[in-house]
Amino acid sequence: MDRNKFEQFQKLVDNSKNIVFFGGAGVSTASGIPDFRSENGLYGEESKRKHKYSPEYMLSHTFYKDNTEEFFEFYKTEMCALGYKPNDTHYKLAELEKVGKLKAVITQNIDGLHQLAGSKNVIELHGTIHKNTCTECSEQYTAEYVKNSIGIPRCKECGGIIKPDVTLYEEMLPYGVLTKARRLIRQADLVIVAGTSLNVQPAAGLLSELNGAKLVIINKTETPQDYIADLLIKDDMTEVFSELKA
Ligand code: CNA
Repeated sequence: MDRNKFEQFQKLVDNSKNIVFFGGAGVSTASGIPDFRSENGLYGEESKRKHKYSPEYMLSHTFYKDNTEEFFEFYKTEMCALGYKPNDTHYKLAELEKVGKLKAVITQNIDGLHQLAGSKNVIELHGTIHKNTCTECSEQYTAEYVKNSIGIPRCKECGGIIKPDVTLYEEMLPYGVLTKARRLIRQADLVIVAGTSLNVQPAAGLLSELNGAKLVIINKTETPQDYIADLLIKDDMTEVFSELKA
């Protein structure tokens, strides 16, 4: 890890009292959940892919509607990540919130690990695997129920399809989350972006809301918005967050 950059990061955290963290799938890779765009991620080289179609297509509303059984096969094996534990980054963010420095975690993740680590104010831009709703009668189900179902998960009450409250490509983000996320970023004095390729819209556009905040980007690989960062750390975030003092 670049010590000089780490010290700069620690200083920025020490001098801030309204921090907002904005993260993506890279936050959970250290917990064992693959991301999309790392070398071993689901979007890796086409020849190495396990599935017939591209992940973007398999996670689209069209695919859900037209190939429901295959959609659930993919969702249950690749997206519905159960049994994983938070890592140092999740825990340090929860600690920063507890001491009053961090106001919110905005995440593109759907795995619920921030809450498991103790974070309270978590804005889930793309929903969560932990909420599942019957499309006919709105009965609620757990992620375990969906994951353990055979074939298409069906409602015990009415037989309707149970759809995870996860935003698929072509679908709108859950009501209000984007407005909330934009406001948090506008009010922040330090925004930390980590573990996201900043490729998925409208989440990636959130940084246009920066309103005088310092911006730190911690990512192993380049992002299209690196050029606007005040501090760019191209390292493993687990090393950075495990050393950071809250
Ligand atoms: P992405 O496009 O896969 O990007 C992840 C980024 O994180 C890449 O640029 C990596 O280089 C970087 N990265 C991975 N591990 C580390 C690490 N330890 N330290 C530093 N950088 C690292 O993922 P995005 O979140 O940008 O894409 C948005 C999608 C991914 C959302 O719709 C999510 O729902 C979806 N997703 C979520 C999960 C999850 O909930 N854990 C898993 C896989 C995909």
